[in-house]
Amino acid sequence: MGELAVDNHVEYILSVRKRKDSFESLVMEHLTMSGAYWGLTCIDLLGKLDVVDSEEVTEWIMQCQHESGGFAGNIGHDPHVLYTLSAVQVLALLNKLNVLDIDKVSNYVVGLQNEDGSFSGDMWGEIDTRFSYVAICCLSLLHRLDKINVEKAVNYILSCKNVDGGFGCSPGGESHAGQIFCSLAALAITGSLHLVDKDLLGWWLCERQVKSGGLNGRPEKLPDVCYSWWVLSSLTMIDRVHWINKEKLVKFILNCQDKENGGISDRPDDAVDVFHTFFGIAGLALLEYPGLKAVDPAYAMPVDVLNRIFFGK
Ligand code: GRG
Ligand code: ZN
Repeated sequence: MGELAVDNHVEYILSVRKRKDSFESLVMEHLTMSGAYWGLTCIDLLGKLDVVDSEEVTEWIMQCQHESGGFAGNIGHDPHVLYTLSAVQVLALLNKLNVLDIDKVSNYVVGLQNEDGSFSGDMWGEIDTRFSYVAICCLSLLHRLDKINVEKAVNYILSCKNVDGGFGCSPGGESHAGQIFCSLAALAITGSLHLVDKDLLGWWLCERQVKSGGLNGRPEKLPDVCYSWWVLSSLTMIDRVHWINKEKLVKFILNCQDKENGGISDRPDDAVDVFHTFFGIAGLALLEYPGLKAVDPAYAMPVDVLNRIFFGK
Protein backbone atom coordinates (compact mmCIF):
# COMPACT_ATOMS: atom_id res chain seq x y z
CA MET A 1 0.00 0.00 0.00
CA GLY A 2 2.17 2.90 1.24
CA GLU A 3 1.86 6.49 0.13
CA LEU A 4 0.45 8.27 -2.89
CA ALA A 5 2.89 7.98 -5.83
CA VAL A 6 2.38 11.62 -6.91
CA ASP A 7 5.11 11.93 -9.58
CA ASN A 8 4.29 8.56 -11.17
CA HIS A 9 0.61 9.49 -11.47
CA VAL A 10 1.47 12.79 -13.20
CA GLU A 11 3.83 10.94 -15.57
CA TYR A 12 1.15 8.33 -16.31
CA ILE A 13 -1.47 10.96 -17.23
CA LEU A 14 0.97 12.87 -19.45
CA SER A 15 2.00 9.62 -21.17
CA VAL A 16 -1.61 8.68 -22.04
CA ARG A 17 -2.02 12.05 -23.78
CA LYS A 18 1.07 11.41 -25.86
CA ARG A 19 0.46 7.72 -26.71
CA LYS A 20 -2.11 8.39 -29.46
CA ASP A 21 -2.10 4.75 -30.67
CA SER A 22 -2.47 3.07 -27.26
CA PHE A 23 -5.54 0.98 -26.45
CA GLU A 24 -6.69 3.49 -23.85
CA SER A 25 -6.44 6.48 -26.18
CA LEU A 26 -8.22 4.55 -28.97
CA VAL A 27 -11.25 3.72 -26.82
CA MET A 28 -11.19 7.28 -25.48
CA GLU A 29 -11.03 8.98 -28.90
CA HIS A 30 -14.69 10.11 -28.82
CA LEU A 31 -14.48 11.35 -25.23
CA THR A 32 -11.07 12.96 -25.28
CA MET A 33 -12.57 16.23 -23.97
CA SER A 34 -13.72 14.51 -20.78
CA GLY A 35 -10.37 12.70 -20.62
CA ALA A 36 -8.70 16.11 -20.70
CA TYR A 37 -10.87 17.26 -17.80
CA TRP A 38 -10.12 14.13 -15.73
CA GLY A 39 -6.40 14.21 -16.47
CA LEU A 40 -5.76 17.93 -16.10
CA THR A 41 -7.92 18.35 -12.99
CA CYS A 42 -6.06 15.42 -11.48
CA ILE A 43 -2.68 17.01 -12.28
CA ASP A 44 -3.90 20.30 -10.75
CA LEU A 45 -5.06 18.56 -7.54
CA LEU A 46 -1.55 17.06 -7.35
CA GLY A 47 -0.16 20.62 -7.60
CA LYS A 48 1.62 20.10 -10.94
CA LEU A 49 -0.48 21.95 -13.54
CA ASP A 50 2.53 24.02 -14.59
CA VAL A 51 3.86 21.03 -16.57
CA VAL A 52 0.96 21.48 -19.02
CA ASP A 53 1.16 23.69 -22.14
CA SER A 54 -2.07 25.65 -21.65
CA GLU A 55 -1.88 27.40 -25.06
CA GLU A 56 -1.72 24.07 -26.87
CA VAL A 57 -4.64 22.61 -24.88
CA THR A 58 -6.75 25.76 -25.37
CA GLU A 59 -6.16 25.71 -29.11
CA TRP A 60 -7.25 22.05 -29.33
CA ILE A 61 -10.37 22.72 -27.22
CA MET A 62 -11.47 25.56 -29.48
CA GLN A 63 -11.11 23.26 -32.51
CA CYS A 64 -13.73 21.00 -30.88
CA GLN A 65 -16.38 23.75 -30.78
CA HIS A 66 -19.35 23.30 -33.11
CA GLU A 67 -21.22 26.14 -34.83
CA SER A 68 -24.13 25.52 -32.43
CA GLY A 69 -21.87 26.71 -29.58
CA GLY A 70 -21.55 23.25 -28.01
CA PHE A 71 -18.32 21.26 -27.81
CA ALA A 72 -17.56 17.76 -29.09
CA GLY A 73 -15.47 15.05 -27.47
CA ASN A 74 -12.84 15.48 -30.19
CA ILE A 75 -12.20 17.39 -33.42
CA GLY A 76 -14.86 16.60 -36.06
CA HIS A 77 -17.27 14.84 -33.66
CA ASP A 78 -20.80 15.96 -32.69
CA PRO A 79 -21.41 18.36 -29.79
CA HIS A 80 -22.82 17.11 -26.48
CA VAL A 81 -23.59 18.86 -23.19
CA LEU A 82 -21.12 16.55 -21.37
CA TYR A 83 -18.18 17.64 -23.51
CA THR A 84 -19.33 21.25 -23.35
CA LEU A 85 -19.02 21.11 -19.54
CA SER A 86 -15.62 19.40 -19.80
CA ALA A 87 -14.38 22.10 -22.20
CA VAL A 88 -15.57 24.87 -19.84
CA GLN A 89 -14.01 23.08 -16.85
CA VAL A 90 -10.62 22.72 -18.55
CA LEU A 91 -10.62 26.35 -19.74
CA ALA A 92 -11.54 27.41 -16.18
CA LEU A 93 -8.67 25.34 -14.80
CA LEU A 94 -6.22 26.96 -17.23
CA ASN A 95 -7.66 30.45 -16.55
CA LYS A 96 -8.62 30.74 -20.22
CA LEU A 97 -12.40 31.29 -20.04
CA ASN A 98 -11.83 34.62 -21.78
CA VAL A 99 -11.41 32.81 -25.15
CA LEU A 100 -15.10 31.81 -25.04
CA ASP A 101 -18.12 33.56 -26.51
CA ILE A 102 -20.04 32.98 -23.26
CA ASP A 103 -23.48 33.70 -24.76
CA LYS A 104 -22.93 31.30 -27.66
CA VAL A 105 -21.90 28.45 -25.36
CA SER A 106 -24.62 29.10 -22.81
CA ASN A 107 -27.33 29.41 -25.50
CA TYR A 108 -26.41 25.88 -26.65
CA VAL A 109 -26.89 24.54 -23.11
CA VAL A 110 -30.08 26.55 -22.50
CA GLY A 111 -31.55 25.11 -25.72
CA LEU A 112 -31.32 21.58 -24.25
CA GLN A 113 -33.87 22.25 -21.46
CA ASN A 114 -37.23 20.56 -22.02
CA GLU A 115 -40.73 21.74 -21.10
CA ASP A 116 -40.80 19.57 -17.94
CA GLY A 117 -37.53 21.12 -16.69
CA SER A 118 -35.34 18.12 -17.64
CA PHE A 119 -32.31 18.34 -19.96
CA SER A 120 -31.41 16.40 -23.07
CA GLY A 121 -27.75 15.52 -23.63
CA ASP A 122 -27.70 16.67 -27.26
CA MET A 123 -29.96 17.25 -30.27
CA TRP A 124 -30.98 13.55 -30.27
CA GLY A 125 -32.83 14.10 -27.03
CA GLU A 126 -31.79 11.43 -24.49
CA ILE A 127 -32.90 12.69 -21.06
CA ASP A 128 -31.07 11.90 -17.79
CA THR A 129 -30.42 13.55 -14.41
CA ARG A 130 -26.74 13.48 -15.46
CA PHE A 131 -27.56 16.09 -18.09
CA SER A 132 -29.49 18.25 -15.59
CA TYR A 133 -26.34 18.40 -13.47
CA VAL A 134 -24.00 18.96 -16.39
CA ALA A 135 -26.13 21.82 -17.78
CA ILE A 136 -26.53 23.48 -14.37
CA CYS A 137 -22.84 23.13 -13.50
CA CYS A 138 -21.79 24.51 -16.90
CA LEU A 139 -24.15 27.51 -16.78
CA SER A 140 -23.12 28.28 -13.21
CA LEU A 141 -19.43 28.37 -14.22
CA LEU A 142 -20.41 30.74 -17.06
CA HIS A 143 -22.52 32.95 -14.70
CA ARG A 144 -25.60 32.24 -16.84
CA LEU A 145 -27.85 30.12 -14.54
CA ASP A 146 -30.52 32.84 -14.81
CA LYS A 147 -31.07 31.85 -18.47
CA ILE A 148 -32.87 28.58 -17.62
CA ASN A 149 -35.97 27.79 -15.58
CA VAL A 150 -34.17 26.73 -12.39
CA GLU A 151 -37.39 25.96 -10.48
CA LYS A 152 -38.55 23.51 -13.16
CA ALA A 153 -35.06 21.98 -13.36
CA VAL A 154 -35.07 21.39 -9.59
CA ASN A 155 -38.60 19.94 -9.65
CA TYR A 156 -37.61 17.49 -12.40
CA ILE A 157 -34.64 16.26 -10.34
CA LEU A 158 -36.92 15.87 -7.30
CA SER A 159 -39.30 13.78 -9.45
CA CYS A 160 -36.41 11.28 -9.84
CA LYS A 161 -36.11 10.81 -6.06
CA ASN A 162 -36.95 7.36 -4.65
CA VAL A 163 -38.39 6.14 -1.33
CA ASP A 164 -34.88 5.00 -0.27
CA GLY A 165 -33.78 8.66 -0.41
CA GLY A 166 -31.66 8.12 -3.54
CA PHE A 167 -32.07 9.34 -7.14
CA GLY A 168 -32.26 7.57 -10.49
CA CYS A 169 -31.64 8.70 -14.07
CA SER A 170 -35.36 9.40 -14.71
CA PRO A 171 -38.61 9.19 -12.68
CA GLY A 172 -38.92 5.64 -11.26
CA GLY A 173 -35.31 4.76 -12.13
CA GLU A 174 -33.29 2.74 -9.61
CA SER A 175 -31.13 4.67 -7.12
CA HIS A 176 -27.49 4.68 -8.24
CA ALA A 177 -24.59 6.54 -6.60
CA GLY A 178 -23.62 8.22 -9.89
CA GLN A 179 -27.11 9.67 -10.34
CA ILE A 180 -27.22 10.64 -6.66
CA PHE A 181 -24.01 12.67 -7.12
CA CYS A 182 -25.50 14.42 -10.17
CA SER A 183 -28.83 15.15 -8.47
CA LEU A 184 -27.31 16.37 -5.20
CA ALA A 185 -24.67 18.50 -6.93
CA ALA A 186 -27.34 20.14 -9.11
CA LEU A 187 -29.42 20.82 -5.98
CA ALA A 188 -26.32 22.16 -4.19
CA ILE A 189 -25.43 24.55 -7.02
CA THR A 190 -29.01 25.87 -7.17
CA GLY A 191 -29.22 26.27 -3.37
CA SER A 192 -31.87 23.54 -3.01
CA LEU A 193 -30.24 20.96 -0.68
CA HIS A 194 -32.86 21.66 2.03
CA LEU A 195 -35.26 19.63 -0.15
CA VAL A 196 -33.30 16.42 0.59
CA ASP A 197 -33.84 14.07 3.58
CA LYS A 198 -30.15 14.00 4.60
CA ASP A 199 -30.47 11.24 7.21
CA LEU A 200 -32.37 8.87 4.91
CA LEU A 201 -30.01 9.44 1.97
CA GLY A 202 -26.94 9.45 4.25
CA TRP A 203 -27.95 5.99 5.51
CA TRP A 204 -28.22 4.58 1.95
CA LEU A 205 -24.88 6.16 0.99
CA CYS A 206 -22.87 4.99 4.03
CA GLU A 207 -24.16 1.44 3.45
CA ARG A 208 -22.10 1.52 0.24
CA GLN A 209 -18.88 0.88 2.21
CA VAL A 210 -17.84 -2.79 2.05
CA LYS A 211 -15.40 -4.85 4.15
CA SER A 212 -12.30 -3.87 2.15
CA GLY A 213 -13.05 -0.19 2.91
CA GLY A 214 -14.03 0.55 -0.72
CA LEU A 215 -17.43 1.86 -1.80
CA ASN A 216 -19.90 0.36 -4.27
CA GLY A 217 -22.53 2.18 -6.34
CA ARG A 218 -25.54 0.03 -5.46
CA PRO A 219 -26.38 -2.74 -2.97
CA GLU A 220 -24.68 -6.12 -3.64
CA LYS A 221 -22.22 -4.65 -6.19
CA LEU A 222 -18.42 -4.74 -6.10
CA PRO A 223 -16.47 -1.76 -4.72
CA ASP A 224 -14.89 0.55 -7.29
CA VAL A 225 -12.54 3.51 -6.82
CA CYS A 226 -14.75 5.90 -8.82
CA TYR A 227 -17.43 5.61 -6.10
CA SER A 228 -14.85 7.16 -3.78
CA TRP A 229 -15.96 10.22 -5.70
CA TRP A 230 -19.66 9.62 -6.46
CA VAL A 231 -20.54 8.42 -2.93
CA LEU A 232 -18.04 10.44 -0.90
CA SER A 233 -18.81 13.79 -2.57
CA SER A 234 -22.52 13.07 -1.97
CA LEU A 235 -21.88 12.34 1.73
CA THR A 236 -19.83 15.56 1.88
CA MET A 237 -22.64 17.65 0.37
CA ILE A 238 -25.08 16.40 3.03
CA ASP A 239 -22.54 16.56 5.92
CA ARG A 240 -22.52 12.80 6.61
CA VAL A 241 -18.90 11.81 5.77
CA HIS A 242 -18.36 10.78 9.41
CA TRP A 243 -20.82 7.90 8.79
CA ILE A 244 -18.13 5.93 6.91
CA ASN A 245 -14.64 4.76 7.93
CA LYS A 246 -12.36 7.30 6.24
CA GLU A 247 -9.06 5.53 7.08
CA LYS A 248 -10.25 2.28 5.48
CA LEU A 249 -11.34 4.13 2.33
CA VAL A 250 -7.95 5.89 2.05
CA LYS A 251 -6.26 2.47 2.29
CA PHE A 252 -8.54 0.98 -0.37
CA ILE A 253 -7.74 3.80 -2.84
CA LEU A 254 -3.98 3.63 -2.18
CA ASN A 255 -4.16 -0.14 -2.71
CA CYS A 256 -5.48 0.44 -6.25
CA GLN A 257 -2.34 2.36 -7.33
CA ASP A 258 0.17 1.04 -9.82
CA LYS A 259 3.05 2.40 -7.80
CA GLU A 260 5.67 1.56 -10.40
CA ASN A 261 4.12 2.93 -13.60
CA GLY A 262 1.57 5.33 -12.09
CA GLY A 263 -2.22 5.40 -12.38
CA ILE A 264 -5.09 4.04 -10.28
CA SER A 265 -7.48 1.20 -11.19
CA ASP A 266 -11.09 0.47 -10.20
CA ARG A 267 -10.05 -2.37 -7.84
CA PRO A 268 -6.70 -3.66 -6.56
CA ASP A 269 -4.61 -5.36 -9.30
CA ASP A 270 -6.84 -4.27 -12.24
CA ALA A 271 -5.48 -2.19 -15.13
CA VAL A 272 -5.21 1.56 -14.45
CA ASP A 273 -7.00 4.28 -16.45
CA VAL A 274 -7.25 8.09 -16.34
CA PHE A 275 -10.89 8.07 -15.15
CA HIS A 276 -10.15 6.04 -12.00
CA THR A 277 -6.85 7.88 -11.45
CA PHE A 278 -8.77 11.17 -11.33
CA PHE A 279 -11.65 9.97 -9.16
CA GLY A 280 -9.29 8.16 -6.78
CA ILE A 281 -7.19 11.27 -6.26
CA ALA A 282 -10.26 13.53 -6.06
CA GLY A 283 -11.62 11.16 -3.38
CA LEU A 284 -8.34 11.41 -1.47
CA ALA A 285 -8.54 15.22 -1.77
CA LEU A 286 -12.04 15.14 -0.25
CA LEU A 287 -10.59 12.99 2.56
CA GLU A 288 -7.96 15.74 3.07
CA TYR A 289 -5.05 13.50 2.15
CA PRO A 290 -1.84 15.51 2.77
CA GLY A 291 -0.34 17.46 -0.14
CA LEU A 292 -3.48 17.57 -2.32
CA LYS A 293 -5.42 20.72 -3.23
CA ALA A 294 -8.93 21.10 -1.78
CA VAL A 295 -11.66 19.93 -4.19
CA ASP A 296 -15.27 21.14 -4.35
CA PRO A 297 -17.78 18.24 -4.01
CA ALA A 298 -20.43 19.74 -6.33
CA TYR A 299 -18.29 21.15 -9.17
CA ALA A 300 -15.58 18.42 -8.96
CA MET A 301 -12.96 21.12 -9.45
CA PRO A 302 -10.21 22.59 -7.28
CA VAL A 303 -11.57 25.10 -4.76
CA ASP A 304 -8.99 27.76 -5.72
CA VAL A 305 -10.21 27.69 -9.34
CA LEU A 306 -13.80 28.24 -8.19
CA ASN A 307 -12.73 31.08 -5.89
CA ARG A 308 -11.16 32.77 -8.93
CA ILE A 309 -14.38 32.34 -10.95
CA PHE A 310 -16.92 33.29 -8.31
CA PHE A 311 -15.01 35.67 -6.04
CA GLY A 312 -12.30 36.98 -8.39
CA LYS A 313 -9.49 35.90 -6.07
C1 GRG B 1 -18.10 16.64 -13.80
C2 GRG B 1 -17.66 14.84 -12.09
C3 GRG B 1 -18.39 15.28 -13.30
C4 GRG B 1 -19.29 14.44 -13.89
C5 GRG B 1 -20.07 14.73 -15.10
C6 GRG B 1 -20.99 11.98 -16.52
C7 GRG B 1 -21.39 12.57 -15.21
C8 GRG B 1 -21.42 14.06 -15.05
C9 GRG B 1 -21.73 11.80 -14.18
C10 GRG B 1 -21.76 10.33 -14.25
C11 GRG B 1 -22.43 9.78 -13.04
C12 GRG B 1 -22.52 8.30 -13.12
C13 GRG B 1 -23.76 7.70 -13.68
C14 GRG B 1 -21.50 7.57 -12.64
C15 GRG B 1 -21.47 6.12 -12.56
C16 GRG B 1 -20.42 5.57 -13.46
C17 GRG B 1 -20.37 4.06 -13.38
C18 GRG B 1 -19.23 3.41 -12.70
C19 GRG B 1 -21.34 3.33 -13.93
C20 GRG B 1 -21.31 1.86 -13.88
O1 GRG B 1 -22.58 1.39 -13.57
P1 GRG B 1 -22.77 -0.18 -13.62
O2 GRG B 1 -24.16 -0.51 -13.28
O3 GRG B 1 -21.72 -0.61 -12.52
O4 GRG B 1 -22.22 -0.71 -14.91
P2 GRG B 1 -21.90 -1.06 -11.01
O5 GRG B 1 -20.82 -0.32 -10.26
O6 GRG B 1 -23.28 -0.65 -10.54
O7 GRG B 1 -21.63 -2.51 -11.04
ZN1 ZN C 1 -15.52 2.84 -11.75
